[in-house]
Amino acid sequence: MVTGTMSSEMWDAIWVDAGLATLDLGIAAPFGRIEDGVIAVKDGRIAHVGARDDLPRPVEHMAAVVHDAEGAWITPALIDCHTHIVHGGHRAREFDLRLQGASYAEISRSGVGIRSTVMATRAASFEDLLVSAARRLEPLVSEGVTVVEIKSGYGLDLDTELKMLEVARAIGERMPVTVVTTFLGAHAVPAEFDGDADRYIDFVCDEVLPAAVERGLVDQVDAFCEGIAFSPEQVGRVFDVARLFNLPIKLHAEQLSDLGGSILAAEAGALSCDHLEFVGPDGIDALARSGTVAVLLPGAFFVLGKTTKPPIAAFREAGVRMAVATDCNPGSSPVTSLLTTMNMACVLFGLTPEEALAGTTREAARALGLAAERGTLAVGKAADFVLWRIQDPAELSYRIGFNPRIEVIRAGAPTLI
Ligand code: DI6
Ligand code: FE
Repeated sequence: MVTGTMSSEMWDAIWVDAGLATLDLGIAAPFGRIEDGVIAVKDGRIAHVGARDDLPRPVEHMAAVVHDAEGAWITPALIDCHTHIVHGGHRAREFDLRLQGASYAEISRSGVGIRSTVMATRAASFEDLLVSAARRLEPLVSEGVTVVEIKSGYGLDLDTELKMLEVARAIGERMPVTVVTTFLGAHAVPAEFDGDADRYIDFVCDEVLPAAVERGLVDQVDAFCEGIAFSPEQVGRVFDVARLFNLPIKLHAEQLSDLGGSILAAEAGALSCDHLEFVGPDGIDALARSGTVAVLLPGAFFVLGKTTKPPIAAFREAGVRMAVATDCNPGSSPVTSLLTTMNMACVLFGLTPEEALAGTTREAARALGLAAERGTLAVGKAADFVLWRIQDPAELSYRIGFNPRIEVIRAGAPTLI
């Protein structure tokens, strides 16, 4: 039961005259909507969600502060569950090369691609990385993102992997977002290990990942399973270490080809498998069985000019849950708008606007292991939500380049943006 009340004491604040898109699966209406809704908070958590007519007493007697939402729609705050937002430099030259016909894989094999960002990230100071990442994060925060996942993976040496994760943690302290850090040491083979991916995986497993965990810098572990990166066998070795440390796992899988990474990840109980354009029927079954979230990254599909789409209809049929994220990174997805990404998920992949919004709220929370805490408007969850000047929640996926956010509430209080 989502609509309901936590206790009869006074709430800290209540919002009235709002449409609520709760995204709660317990409410059958599209978007889990409640038309003339009220939402109350206490101690940073949602204390009540329901229809105004169902309140037993006048609102003034129920909450210390009454906010008039003036007909706004309220949704859970957005969650960007897959980013590489901390990195040095840019790859505009590579963009130009791709426009002239070079493929992402060719550029990667010629030793540029991710490796050029590795050089720039190694050369950047902690402060440079922090400032540049904060600039990219600002537009996301302004669109109502209050949780962002940030990966390492452009250091590929001990010091720089640690530096990236420390920057990610610092962002969580200095900006109005909750940061989930992901160790992505197995992102690419760095130049100093050229031709010896196995030895690099040894280094990641024996030295880098344990050191990062010991410093409390790792919330989750990811890897890139692909012909231009690591084999399922190599990824499996990284997952074994993650398991030793009791860390949740996720995987970049089947972006450019089908190596069966999704099956490996699903069988290892991964929270999410990300990209999945080339996933086959066995991978889809494995994801459905394990409840692993398929994280769709239409920004990368769009920027790389790809034509093979993730099998959305088959995901739906099998009951695979779908999240949507920016994949904000300098190579394949220099995207800093989650609303635009939702539009791409609809137009390019065929999601419904409801699936796109669920993908950046409820399912994104699940992809980060935060479903009990976040992602829907439900009593007991963190009071992170957004007021939007829209007439229907589908509008969030429909417009491009337009930000209808009125206000972002984080832990029950308005944020300054
Ligand atoms: N897939 C991605 O989307 C990013 N990494 C990956 O494994 C892109 C990395 C880059 O090109 O810089
Ligand atoms: Fe990625």
